[in-house]
Amino acid sequence: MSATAVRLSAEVADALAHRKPVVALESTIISHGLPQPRNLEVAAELEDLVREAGGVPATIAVLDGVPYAGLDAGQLKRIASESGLRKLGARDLPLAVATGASGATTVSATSFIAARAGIRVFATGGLGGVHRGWVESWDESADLNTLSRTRITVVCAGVKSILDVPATLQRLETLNITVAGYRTETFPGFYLHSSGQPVDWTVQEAAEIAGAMRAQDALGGPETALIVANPVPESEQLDPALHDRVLAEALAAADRDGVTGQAITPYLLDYLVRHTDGASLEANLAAVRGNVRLASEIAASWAA
Ligand code: PSU
Ligand code: MN
Repeated sequence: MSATAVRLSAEVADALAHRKPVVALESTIISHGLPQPRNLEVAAELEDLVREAGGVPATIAVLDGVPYAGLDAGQLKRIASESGLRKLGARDLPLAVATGASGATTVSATSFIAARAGIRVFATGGLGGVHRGWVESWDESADLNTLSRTRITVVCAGVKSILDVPATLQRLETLNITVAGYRTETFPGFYLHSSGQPVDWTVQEAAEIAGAMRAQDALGGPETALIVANPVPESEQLDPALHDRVLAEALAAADRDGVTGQAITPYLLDYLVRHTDGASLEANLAAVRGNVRLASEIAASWAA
């Protein structure tokens, strides 16, 4: 896919041409990660957060076979409410484009399209990673492989806590994906402030991250990503005891219902929302908002 194969909104095209800060946002979190109708409000709110920080939001999705960076209100509404919308990883893009399909993009597909469009900074909730039970299922999110070969900075609250976090951190190391904790010495736990796992590097300011991005380019070598792991504030995290109890139930229910593959992540996230009275949703949203704010700061520092 050449840069021109991605359709940029006028606002995003202008921002990129004039080196203004741009933040890519993914659409799977909207279509498959959050309940309706709250998901549409959130999609708009996240775009507003980027604008308030002086940046331009570029929500990424594929509509009728066209990869877009920057959606209008009608397109955002389609992502939030169209039934049968697909969940697209990077590997799905050729078929989606060729068949004129519509779908929301995961971290892998969003990173791929953003990098092709020349967008360097991307905010999401939690990355995909190595699933629990990976020894049998071999289920590791394509997010990791894509980030090992894509020059993008992804701001996230770690990887989703439904995953095997130590195994995912090991894979990030093996894949040479750079990981920096933002004002934290431990890797965040998505709904939780901390996963309890240490991070090797801690940065304190957005400008330091922009500095690391410049160093990536100056050093050259494989086009790897930079993950900025930004924890949800302790005051807004999901109660850890509730998290552990409901997650154990969710994993057992997924096993019982035989849920596998692409369906497992949305299934578990939805189970947590329904069985925590929405508390997991609030923690998820707090994490995403924090990530969008930090990504906006990094994009501003990068563009300066
Ligand atoms: N972060 C969230 N909610 C989500 C996701 C991330 O807060 O729904 C999505 C992302 O799009 C991520 C995907 O790429 O879940 C991972 O899915 P899988 O495990 O099937 O690769
Ligand atoms: Mn998977």
